[in-house]
Amino acid sequence: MRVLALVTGLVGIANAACPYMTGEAGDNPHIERRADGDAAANTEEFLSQFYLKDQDVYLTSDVGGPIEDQNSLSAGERGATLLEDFIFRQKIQRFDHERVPERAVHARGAGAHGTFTSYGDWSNITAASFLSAKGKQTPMFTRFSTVAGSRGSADTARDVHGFATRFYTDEGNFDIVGNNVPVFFIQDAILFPDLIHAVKPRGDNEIPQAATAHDSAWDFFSQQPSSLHTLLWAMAGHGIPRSFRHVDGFGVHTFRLVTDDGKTKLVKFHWKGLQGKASFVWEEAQQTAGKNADFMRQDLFESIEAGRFPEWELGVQIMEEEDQLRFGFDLFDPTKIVPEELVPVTKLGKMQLNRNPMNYFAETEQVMFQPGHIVRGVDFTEDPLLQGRLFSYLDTQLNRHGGPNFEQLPINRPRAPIHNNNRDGAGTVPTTNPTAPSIANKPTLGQMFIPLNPNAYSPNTENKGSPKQANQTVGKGFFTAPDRAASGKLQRTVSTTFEDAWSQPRLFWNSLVDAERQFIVDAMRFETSNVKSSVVRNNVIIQLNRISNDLATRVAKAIGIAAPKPDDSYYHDNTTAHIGAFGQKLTKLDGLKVGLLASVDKPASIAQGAKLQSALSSAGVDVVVVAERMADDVDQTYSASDAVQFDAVVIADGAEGLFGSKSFTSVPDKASGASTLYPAGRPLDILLDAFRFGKTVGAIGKGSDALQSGQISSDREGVYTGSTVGDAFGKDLKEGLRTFKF
Ligand code: HDD
Repeated sequence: MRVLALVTGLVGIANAACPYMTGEAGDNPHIERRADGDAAANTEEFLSQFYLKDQDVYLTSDVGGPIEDQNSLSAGERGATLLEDFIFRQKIQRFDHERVPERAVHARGAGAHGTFTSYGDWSNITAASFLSAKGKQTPMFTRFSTVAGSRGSADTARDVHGFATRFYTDEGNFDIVGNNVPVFFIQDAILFPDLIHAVKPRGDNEIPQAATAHDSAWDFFSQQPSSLHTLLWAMAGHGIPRSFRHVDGFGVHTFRLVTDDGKTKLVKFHWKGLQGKASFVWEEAQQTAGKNADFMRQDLFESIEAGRFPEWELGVQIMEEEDQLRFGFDLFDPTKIVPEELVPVTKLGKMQLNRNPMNYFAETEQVMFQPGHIVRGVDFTEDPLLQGRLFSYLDTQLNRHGGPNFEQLPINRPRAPIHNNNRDGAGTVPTTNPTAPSIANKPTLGQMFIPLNPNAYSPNTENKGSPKQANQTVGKGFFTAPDRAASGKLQRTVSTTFEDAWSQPRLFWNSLVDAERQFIVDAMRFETSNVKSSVVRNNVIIQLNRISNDLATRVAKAIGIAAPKPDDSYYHDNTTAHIGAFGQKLTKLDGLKVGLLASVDKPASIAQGAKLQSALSSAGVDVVVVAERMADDVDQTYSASDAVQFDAVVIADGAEGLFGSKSFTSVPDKASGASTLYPAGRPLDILLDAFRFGKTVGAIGKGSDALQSGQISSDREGVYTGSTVGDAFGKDLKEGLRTFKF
């Protein structure tokens, strides 16, 4: 066996009374800050300066003149259109330029505004001002995404998911540009184009979209063992989460926190969701992609609109500089986790997402996250992946925006004053002058980007030395930790401390419950069955066998490869907690949906909707009443309904006639409830798909006859029956939803 000797078998270190939290911190008088106040209100107030409301106004050209008619200007009624028509040219030209390059990766995503609240004064681990006092609030913007798909791809593609967060702190913007898995495929940023070219569609036909089930992806994975750990996370439940609300987030790299007196700690950032984790099953994710490609952005948007604000706690695993190689691997290797038994997560505060963007393009599309956006109190590490990212994001954003002034866009603009000699360039954005009399009552909003200092250089006397350099006593602050040092011979090599690629994927595999292991096997069988090259398929099995002979054998079986012999030199029995997407119950049911399958011909079955809703309302669960056609208290028709729209399905008492008496493979005839109002067999299909996708299934009264039609035993786990829609039935359903998958 290789390294990792220290990784397991250790007893968890208690995380009770936090040794790191200090008393209340005094504010630093030398730093010019935004005035404090309610952070949520502040972020809305800040952006609302830029809102454009087209209410009760007349149409104008781009330069403000009125437009009287929207036909193009032509010579004669039938005649050619005139070039002189600036209204036509302006409109078409603006349309022609509406798109900017989509993100090279993470093109598909959705975002929301929020607020971070610090749990304490953390000044003894970091000088970061947003962590300086208990209850201190900081506005945020967070964007979730998939990685490989293009902007129009489906939300439910199997993929690592982006989890990018921005804190608009009173000392500038701080971004944690992370993912929903704690590790990454490669260790050196120079391989990023290779990784992305391998997972993106083929060069010749641009197929397949938003999928890794193809030769080049698995060719790369099997040739680049560093990718195996992240690959396993992506093939587990984390790859197809139920929604953006049901993932955790990770900063992935080890970062440094720096105190005002220059002391450093090494940290891993974690976002722990307070909703709990939940995943789709693969067939369900695929069906959802076809039925509703916007499933996740819709879920996030609607939850926030309904006031069900998702929340995550920001935590850090805190380590010492001396710990860099202490655990049997290198803390600067982004393919490794630090098991929480070794270093527990200290919770620093909470993010709540509580406001939807007003305009997708202006906010979600134009937000430009960078790992290089750090604030005083946070510093980088030597992690070569992180180092490379510090170049790539700025570079790609210059390309997306066409120039360096994207930081002046409202969604990117820091809420702290900016003073420097960087200036000019395309698209400089002049906005409100905070000292102008008309907005003197809003001195914290906006920045002045019409620079009035004619002497844009430093050092100067002409502008009385301003903007002045900060130092430890005036303007204060370490960005680069004072004790950081670098030396060594120039070389192009992978560090020997980065060599072990198999121990941690095995640790991950060992730590999962059986259902999630089967989930990975199914995922890999699907993906590798789509790989045409036998060389690639063989290479995949060789690599998987270094993780687990069981995994390799189960995958090999499905793709016609002989079971490999175990290679004990790679194996260990260590385990760790907190890493699976399965096996824990949901902590909140907010925004989950129960479909009540009812019938308009039996009004009593429709009336059960309101009763079921009242049994589930306290848990934030919504009931959707489905019937043959729209009517009072019917939310949607069978023809527009599918199991993938619901987290649980309940058959109403009285609706059983719609389900026929045959198995779902046959088309119900008239006598068995066929209707011309929806595709034949749809009610039964919804029930059977829900059951097949492991969802909670219920039946009220005679509704349970429908279970028999589908040959679903009421004794099965996750199947609940009740004679009425009373509280007991509601309680069962909630318990089923908490378990989420059966
Ligand atoms: Fe990256 C976007 C996360 C490695 C280059 N990355 C991007 C986004 C997320 C991540 C969440 C989308 C941000 C948003 O919502 O706008 N990337 C990661 C993580 C990585 C990582 C967690 C490893 C720990 N990325 C990585 C490397 C490189 C890039 C090694 C290049 C050397 N990433 C980019 C990019 C993107 C990007 C091409 C596309 C759009 C953008 O930056 O602004 O520059």
